[in-house]
Amino acid sequence: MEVTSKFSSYSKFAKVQFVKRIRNGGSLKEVKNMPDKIIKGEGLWNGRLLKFNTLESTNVWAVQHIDFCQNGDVIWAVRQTMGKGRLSRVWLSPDDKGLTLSVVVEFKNNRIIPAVNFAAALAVNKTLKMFSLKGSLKWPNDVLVRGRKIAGILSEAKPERNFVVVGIGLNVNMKKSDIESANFSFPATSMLIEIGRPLEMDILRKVLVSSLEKNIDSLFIHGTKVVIDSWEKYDWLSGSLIEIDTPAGVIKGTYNGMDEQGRLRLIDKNGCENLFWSGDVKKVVAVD
Ligand code: BT5
Repeated sequence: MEVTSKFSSYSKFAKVQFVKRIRNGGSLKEVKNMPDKIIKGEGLWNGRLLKFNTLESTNVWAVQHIDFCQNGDVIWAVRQTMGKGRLSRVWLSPDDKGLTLSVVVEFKNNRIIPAVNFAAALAVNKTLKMFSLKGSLKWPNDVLVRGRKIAGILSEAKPERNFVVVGIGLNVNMKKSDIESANFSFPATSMLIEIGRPLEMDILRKVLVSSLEKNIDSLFIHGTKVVIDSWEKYDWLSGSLIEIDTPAGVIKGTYNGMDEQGRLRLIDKNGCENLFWSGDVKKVVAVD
């Protein structure tokens, strides 16, 4: 493992890119917004860990600096100040109590993009299991413990560049008071709350990265079906009556798992199957 510090660690190619950016009117601030440390061998497939002490959003940084990124890079912010969720929502990780990272994955076939999200959710689930926690998965991008959200995933693809940035936010050392004051729309929890002791972020990150590597390898080798089949074993919505909130309105019906592309299947009151690429889902209690 080689630990290198800011600037001196950049490749000749990256340095040339910085100079070009400045000459083309790029700001010094933009150039300065570079990792505090680059650690080789701690990314996926022996790739790089790009460590930031503070960063607004690991996903935003990765997407904006995709030219600088390599397949398997892990972008890790010890403190993330403006984390984002889907639809420009906010992902909160107060102080440095959450694990917030993004992984850059290169692909050849666009069809795997939705399944990368599920492979990442399974990796989080496996990580929780290593710490004796029983997780479940909620379509499309949540990981829950005891029905409470402990992690969220946000994948952003750059199909024209054959890269997908997979962002993971995991609540690690957040206290009950942190969760309560955040007033989330869906109940939430953290590993500290569930296990009863704080966890070492470095260890947790390494376990998660190793698990991500295995699952993404499995996706590339075996294809989306194997990942979706594994995901369905932990499906929190299984057999539930649900409501899905979509841009077209709220639709109610019976949850029927996912199709082979990762779309949610909902059987409506007429017995027809409806498929959804995205949406917010909640369980509803049947009222007769
Ligand atoms: C997600 O969106 O759950 C995806 C979150 C992805 C965050 C990671 S952190 C690393 C990387 N860099 C980024 O900038 N993002 C990724 P969504 O399903 O839209 O859920 C967002 C909603 O979850 C918010 O509107 C809140 O209600 C709730 N929420 C926010 N922070 C939370 C937290 N720490 N724990 C539980 N719920 C939270």
